[in-house]
Amino acid sequence: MVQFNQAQREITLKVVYYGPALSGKTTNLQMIHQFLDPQARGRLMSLDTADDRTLFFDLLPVFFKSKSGFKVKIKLYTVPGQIMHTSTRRIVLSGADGVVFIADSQRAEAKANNDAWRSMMENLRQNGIAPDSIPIAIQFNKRDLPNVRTDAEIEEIRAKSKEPVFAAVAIRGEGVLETLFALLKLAYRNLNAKYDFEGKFGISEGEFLRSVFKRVSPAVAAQLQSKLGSTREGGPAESGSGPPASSLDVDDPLDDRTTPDGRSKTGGGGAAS
Ligand SMILES: Nc1nc2c(ncn2[C@@H]2O[C@H](COP(=O)(O)OP(=O)(O)O)[C@@H](O)[C@H]2O)c(=O)[nH]1
Ligand SMILES: [Mg+2]
Repeated sequence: MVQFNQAQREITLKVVYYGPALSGKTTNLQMIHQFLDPQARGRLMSLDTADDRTLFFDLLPVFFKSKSGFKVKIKLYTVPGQIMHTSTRRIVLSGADGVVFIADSQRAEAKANNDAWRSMMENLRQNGIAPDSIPIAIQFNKRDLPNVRTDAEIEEIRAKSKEPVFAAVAIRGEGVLETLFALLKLAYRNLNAKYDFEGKFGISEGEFLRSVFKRVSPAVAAQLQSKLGSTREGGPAESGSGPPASSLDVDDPLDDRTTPDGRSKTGGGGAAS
């Protein structure tokens, strides 16, 4: 559930990365953490067992300040994948404003994907969230491995799915931001329809998305821009042939704190406090 704190002018959104064990949920968050400018992110908190499996959840806060002076925090969570943690998954999922479902592309994992998807639907319902009322983006990860579903099969799933579907190699960072971007776009639209984000808080879809994505490193931003193409209000980038890093640098309330390459001048607090 999105939280509004009018007194502190703060808005907090919750996004949950769900999926079977070892599909790459933690890796997605690690990559997002790496890609983002330190000024736009908090510490990635993970609580793992010795075998590197998520015990409760990972948490990565992402934040920015809107032109209208609101502090927007997006909290990215993962769930633990193993069967025994089902009640933990339900608790982490509660109050989510959007879900990224990380599927494992390996053929051998098809059943694990389906089981996780069904458990997610069930957990949403048990949390009082109608599954078709919450934005969901799907990522087929581990495209680099042998014995995975073919691109044609992914395409077929994409054609049938009402959720956006992305292919990814999370360990190389490929497809990670595209997936997050699609989810945030859906989440914004959903929340705007419910709470009139734009009218009440003066945050447009374009500002919302750009505020996050202009904070990725210039090289990554350039790649993203060429993949996502141009979108006027919806994209992380404006159209055109200008230099990628600077074309992402529009309308930023924190611009006076950054140099054109997105690096921090002052290195301190700001929207991060
Ligand atoms: N080959 C390959 N391995 C990956 C990929 N993404 C994650 N992994 C590996 O899969 C394992 C499980 O990843 P993790 O992010 O911990 O999965 P989680 O249980 O969903 O959080 C780790 O060893 C990762 O390095 C990928 O795209 N390709
Ligand atoms: Mg994990």
